[in-house]
Amino acid sequence: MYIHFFDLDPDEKQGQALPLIYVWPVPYQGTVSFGYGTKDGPEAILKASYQIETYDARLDVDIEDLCHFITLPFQRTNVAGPEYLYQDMENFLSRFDPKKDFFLTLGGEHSISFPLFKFYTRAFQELVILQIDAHADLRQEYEGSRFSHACIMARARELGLRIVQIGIRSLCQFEAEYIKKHQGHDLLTFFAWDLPDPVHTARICREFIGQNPVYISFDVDGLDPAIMPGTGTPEPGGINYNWLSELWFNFWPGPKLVGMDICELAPQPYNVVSESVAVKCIFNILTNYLKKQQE
Ligand SMILES: [Mn+2]
Repeated sequence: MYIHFFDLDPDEKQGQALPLIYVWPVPYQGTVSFGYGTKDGPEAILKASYQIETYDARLDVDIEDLCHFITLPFQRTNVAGPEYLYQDMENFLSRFDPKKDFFLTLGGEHSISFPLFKFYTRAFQELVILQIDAHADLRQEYEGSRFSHACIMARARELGLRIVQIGIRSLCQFEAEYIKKHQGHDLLTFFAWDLPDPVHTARICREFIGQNPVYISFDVDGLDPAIMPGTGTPEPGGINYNWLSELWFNFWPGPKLVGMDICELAPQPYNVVSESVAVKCIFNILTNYLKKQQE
């Protein structure tokens, strides 16, 4: 069993005043519509993290000098439906403080984000969700569920949250019209087919977000399936790795990051590309944020 993220034992860091990150595995797979396997995502990410270098050569910093990680017990998942899972997740989260506790939640399918949105909204009314995704996830309901992975951002909107979406390329007509109506006001959607360069994109995002804090909700299918084949609903034409790394490099110093999740990883047999890419994406976000917010 692989427990310590990046193979970093938190006990070795005791006494050092480093930011703490709770790694919370939530292997939920209840409403997936096509490919299966997201329940194995958290374990694959933890395992792949043991193989990833903890030194960030571009930033000249080791992640172990920026933060320490505590991996929480795997969330038991209730297959009766997302509403039941949400109740369990909210009960668990009630012991934590949204003002200071940073959760890195490992999905599971994308529906697991909703309790985290609610958790952080309690402390930060003006929270902005930064969503990496191929899908807009703005449907009112999907296959009979309002809490399907395909509706998660519609639920975020009901909490009054503003959203930045990056990499979107698969949506229904309702969602297209919704985006047109809200674009630039309380929603900022970057479609995959006309992404500006990452420096420019980072600037537009920061202007939209202003002084407000951010929560990153990262559906791995936002990435191109060439580098992320292990996901339930792969969509060609996605974000490439260097573009995204450059985005984070230019995004900070900038908004406060309160927490993040990474979802929809469905590991493939005999191919560790997907989970390795997922770990590197998490790594880039954390090193850029933690290093540059300190400077
Ligand atoms: Mn998606």
